[in-house]
Amino acid sequence: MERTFVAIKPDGVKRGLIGELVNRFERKGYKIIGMKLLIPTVAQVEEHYKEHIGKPFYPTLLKYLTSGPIVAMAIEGVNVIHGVRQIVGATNPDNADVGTIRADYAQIMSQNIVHASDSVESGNREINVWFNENEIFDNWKTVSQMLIEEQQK
Ligand code: FUP
Repeated sequence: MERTFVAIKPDGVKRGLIGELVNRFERKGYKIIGMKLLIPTVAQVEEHYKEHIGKPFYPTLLKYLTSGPIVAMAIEGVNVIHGVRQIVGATNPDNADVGTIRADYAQIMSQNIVHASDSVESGNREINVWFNENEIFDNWKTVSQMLIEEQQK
């Protein structure tokens, strides 16, 4: 079981796509263990994207992410890092496969609608940037887990 950090960026929230985007992850069977709406602070964006500080696109990225509320999510599942990156698609919507979120909903890389962690280590690190320990709820069973346990009785 892995964990990933997913964010619906400000353009996704402003366009009224929260439900549509959350559905993409829920219908796969992934378990949402943390979720909140917040306006990122400069400090949070710096911590989250620290490898990008100093790059030419960083000022635009910072302005964009602090421009309005995002939906921050911690999601758990089998091989969830890879699975969610597949659902999300390539960073540049021009290169994203048809059917992925970025291909379906975004036109340009600087407003590519969602973020998803790129490794298990990033996932755990990023969840810690955006969530306190008491905001993560992992001690409950999804319907799939309950059905499997029922069958094993
Ligand atoms: P990803 O892991 O797919 O979110 O991509 P990166 O970590 O490489 O980039 C983070 C964000 O910076 C992207 F979502 C969009 C933005 N970005 C640019 O605007 N221009 C670039 O050349 C690279 C990234």
